[in-house]
Amino acid sequence: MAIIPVDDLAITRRFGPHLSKNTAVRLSTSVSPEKLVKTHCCFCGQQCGIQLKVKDNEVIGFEPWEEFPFNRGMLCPKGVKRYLQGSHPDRLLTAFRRDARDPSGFSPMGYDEAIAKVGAEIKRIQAAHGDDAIGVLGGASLTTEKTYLLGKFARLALHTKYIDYNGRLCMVSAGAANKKAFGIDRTTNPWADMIGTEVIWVAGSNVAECSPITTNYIWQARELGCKVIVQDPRITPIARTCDLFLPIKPGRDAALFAGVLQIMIEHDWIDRAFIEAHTVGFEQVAEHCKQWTLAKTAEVTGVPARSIAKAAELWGNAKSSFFLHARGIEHHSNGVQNALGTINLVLASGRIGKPTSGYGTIVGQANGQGGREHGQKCDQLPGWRDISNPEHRKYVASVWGVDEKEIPGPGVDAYEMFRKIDAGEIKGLISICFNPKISLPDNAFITRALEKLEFYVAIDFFLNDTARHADVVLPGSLQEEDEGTVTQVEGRVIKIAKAVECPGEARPDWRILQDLAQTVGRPKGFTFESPRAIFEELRLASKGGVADYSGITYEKIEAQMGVFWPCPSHDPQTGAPTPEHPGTPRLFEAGSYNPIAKGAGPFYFPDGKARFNVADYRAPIDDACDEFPLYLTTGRVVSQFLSGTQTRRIGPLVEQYPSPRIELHPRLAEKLGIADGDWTICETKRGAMTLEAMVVTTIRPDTVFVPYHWAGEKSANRLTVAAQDPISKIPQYKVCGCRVRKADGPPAYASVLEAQQ
Ligand SMILES: Nc1nc2c(c(=O)[nH]1)N[C@H]1C(S)=C(S)[C@@H](COP(=O)(O)OP(=O)(O)OC[C@H]3O[C@@H](n4cnc5c(=O)[nH]c(N)nc54)[C@H](O)[C@@H]3O)O[C@H]1N2
Ligand SMILES: Nc1nc2c(c(=O)[nH]1)N[C@H]1C(S)=C(S)[C@@H](COP(=O)(O)OP(=O)(O)OC[C@H]3O[C@@H](n4cnc5c(=O)[nH]c(N)nc54)[C@H](O)[C@@H]3O)O[C@H]1N2
Ligand code: SF4
Ligand SMILES: [Mo]
Repeated sequence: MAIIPVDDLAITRRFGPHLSKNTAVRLSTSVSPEKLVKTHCCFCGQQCGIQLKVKDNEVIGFEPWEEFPFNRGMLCPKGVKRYLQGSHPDRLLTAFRRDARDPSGFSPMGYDEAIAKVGAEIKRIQAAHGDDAIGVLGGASLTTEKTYLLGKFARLALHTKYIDYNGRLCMVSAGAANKKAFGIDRTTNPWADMIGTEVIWVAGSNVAECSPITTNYIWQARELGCKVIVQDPRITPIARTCDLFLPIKPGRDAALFAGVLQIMIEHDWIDRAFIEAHTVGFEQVAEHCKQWTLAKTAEVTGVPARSIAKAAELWGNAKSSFFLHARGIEHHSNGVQNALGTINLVLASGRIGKPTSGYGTIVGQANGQGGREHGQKCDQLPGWRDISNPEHRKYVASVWGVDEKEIPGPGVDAYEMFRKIDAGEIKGLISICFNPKISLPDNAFITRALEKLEFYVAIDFFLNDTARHADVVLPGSLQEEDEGTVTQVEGRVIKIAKAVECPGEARPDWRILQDLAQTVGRPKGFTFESPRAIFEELRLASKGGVADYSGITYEKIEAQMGVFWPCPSHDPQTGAPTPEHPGTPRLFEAGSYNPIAKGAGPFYFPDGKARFNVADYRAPIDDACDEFPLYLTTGRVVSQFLSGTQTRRIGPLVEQYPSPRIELHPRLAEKLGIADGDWTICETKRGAMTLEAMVVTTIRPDTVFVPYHWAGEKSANRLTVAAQDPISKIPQYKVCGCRVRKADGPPAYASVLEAQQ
């Protein structure tokens, strides 16, 4: 099989308009399918229901799944085109080894030989340098079964403490804030609860492009009179229809939230009875907010004073409300504080866990929720247990049938793992479902670190840009080639159905992990026969934890079209079995399952009370300065997904937005002598890249925006800063200082682009 050349510049081979004749016929709408499989989209955390059309062990198209309650048949452009990836010519059908003699840099090898080679290298490295010399990187596009197995595999089969996952780049600021404030990390309400609410505040989320189906809920609420507030440096599509736009300067969100809360306190637009009965810590927060006068807040945030006052008035006086945020406020070295600032506004209003009032951080990846609950995080055991807590360790060890001492302690975050690779502490790496070479900040450093590894094995269905540094690549499974569960944005556990078998020598990911456990001589605990069997053990391992899945079964998921966790199998007080427990769509309601408070109150702390936290504003690291006077912020476009490994291979999606562009305001463009379409250089302390200018009135004049879905010369992470939040360790993707000028000529990749037109 041909491998795409080691060429970061080219858009990878497209599929769609450039189909071979045979493939085009196969995938044409006139071919009738053998079966329709009800499942979910493989891309974002909305997890829309979809039906895949299958013929001859191939996904040949899709039909809407009208009954699935979340999206009712609606899909965004990525969901509509996802079926084109399965038959892509780049699909890995065998294992590969690095081979300098082959022009592609790789040559195929037998699956068994590849597994044996990986096993031998792991054993060699661990014998020479200790168990922790091997690191494991996972991903939140994997099913929950796989993430559970991966955590167990790292701890028991490899005995390494070094495991972390790509959700570290995504959900961890929100997760840390939720845990600090509520004791549980999940959106509080089903999205249908938005319909009928009075105010929705969206902070740092490009809802229409990144969580398209959520737009529909917001618009339904608007039809009924809901006021929408949007806080973003860009007038995103959702902002174009909002009632109040807060054009925040990147990295200043905590200041804005403190300023708004100060006005609410001054006007007594807060729910004192709720604060008194259900929270602790309000006084310290109120004291802290005093410094955030309206004038100071406006000056620091760049938001006009009258808009800040209006936001406080709308939010302060509403009877029902939703607060939604995403990576715009979380991708910061102050990300946890920003998220805590939103929670303070919610708690002060007393509007949470009610039929039309809630709070939610919008989940990013397909299993961004389930993938952060069951043990692939560096400090975590299944059921959201803490790997440093002796009782939690003991319980999980009992489920795994091992001595508690066999479970290693906490490791470090994904970026820190690369620093350890660079320092020579970690010498071998296993990655599955992660593409750090594109997705981590300051990626020149990541590339250097990858080259230092003694041995690297990647498990993927495409040869992603990081995997090009691998010694061995193992052919894993596409989402539709395996069954399992994922947990979508609302906290609803849903079922991914298997539509086709893995082609060629590719294997379901969980089988590969078990084959590796076998080959390193530790097969005990890795002899599952199916994802269902893994799920049964996960249910037990999560039992009694905050993320309790023990009452969820595949049958219940199918019968109810999803089960909201927590869903216990036993009553925490009486111990009586609760097989009929329907799950918990709305958190914090009276009488709902709560194994921590046990009736003391709605929140997940022993006293049942939520915590206010002082949410301190700190200026971004590597902020705009004299030399780099503009704010660079990065993010997404609707037609591409994450590192683009999947969506840059789908022709119609590539055509919608072929290459990254830099958004800049006309006033800035004029000052710099740049016209729409000009080649433009954007430069930071890390490096420079050349991009086509996109002059738009929808961005702050002091800010530029670049989407990050491309590799090599087109990777925005050449520019970003590797600063991290001290608590969550999320990278500060959303702001750094930069300068922009007109380029003398087109970049090298322009000729490739032209050739492909
Ligand atoms: N089309 C598409 N959809 C996706 C994805 C994708 O790659 N493509 N990825 C999925 C994943 S994993 C994720 S995490 C989500 C991400 O979903 P979002 O967080 O909605 O997307 P982003 O583009 O990362 O950033 C959101 C917004 O933050 C704004 N922003 C930048 N800096 C700041 C700031 O300092 N403060 C505030 N308030 N706003 C700021 C940006 O202008 C942008 O509009 O999308 C998911 N859905
Ligand atoms: N500058 C900048 N950088 C960012 C962001 C930003 O806003 N700005 N956003 C960050 C965010 S929020 C995120 S979530 C990360 C994403 O970071 P990445 O880890 O780069 O995400 P993906 O592109 O999904 O890469 C995952 C790989 O997993 C593979 N894969 C997908 N599903 C499966 C599966 O089921 N099995 C196996 N074996 N492989 C699978 C894909 O082919 C792909 O190669 O990027 C982060 N990077
Ligand atoms: S990418 Fe997200 S919004 Fe689009 S169809 Fe898939 S799950 Fe739905
Ligand atoms: Mo994400």
